Amino acid sequence: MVFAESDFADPSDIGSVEAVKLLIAGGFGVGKTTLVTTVSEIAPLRTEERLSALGAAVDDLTGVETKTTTTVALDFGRITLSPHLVLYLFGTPGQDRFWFMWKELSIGALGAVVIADTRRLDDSFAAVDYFESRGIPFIVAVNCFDDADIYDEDEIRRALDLSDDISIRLCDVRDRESAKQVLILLIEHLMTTVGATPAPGRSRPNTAR
Ligand SMILES: Nc1nc2c(ncn2[C@@H]2O[C@H](COP(=O)(O)OP(=O)(O)OP(=O)(O)O)[C@@H](O)[C@H]2O)c(=O)[nH]1
Ligand SMILES: [Mg+2]
Repeated sequence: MVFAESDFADPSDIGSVEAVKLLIAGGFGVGKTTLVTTVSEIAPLRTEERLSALGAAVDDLTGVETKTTTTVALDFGRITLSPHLVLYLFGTPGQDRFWFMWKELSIGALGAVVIADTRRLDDSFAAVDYFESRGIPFIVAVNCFDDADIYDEDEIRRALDLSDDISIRLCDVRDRESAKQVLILLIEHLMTTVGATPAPGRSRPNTAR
């Protein structure tokens, strides 16, 4: 499989590169692994395991019936957004039984994208609560599945009970440009809420455990 190439020079050649850790989170099957895979300029690390008959009782496949695997630990990818800004993306597992991973994955993360599927918005509440309660800045990316009803940002804000300062973007995580715009929105959100992108070596405002 061919992965997206960096739009910029090799970050290892550049002295003043800022590395930022971001989380890609959300409920089961919303498209976290797909987003990391779509934008990553390196072969992404994935920890997919097959969904088994035993899990059928707890894994609600409504809307994602074609899904055959699930993330059991994390996804990892990298994208160079500018010659001075490299994002390290950590996708979380989506199923409740792997929630213990979120605590570890959150350490050192500057911010998060909560991906939501409007057919199953309930599944996004836990992720929104998680970041709100820990003070980790986040935005919401609505992954527009082909058969999902279209809602505008205000409707989604009300449905998820999001405050006005939380940015929302409709996207298709299978499309690199669309997924990249989500990450740019998160960086812009961090620049207004945290103040600026971090200098090298200080990307640890969040040590929540
Ligand atoms: N139609 C459509 N299918 C999508 C889209 N995004 C992802 N899919 C499919 O939906 C399923 C979910 O994708 P994943 O990326 O594995 O979701 P995930 O959030 O990582 O799932 P877990 O790790 O199991 O929680 C896969 O079968 C994808 O091929 C989309 O935008 N539209
Ligand atoms: Mg996944």
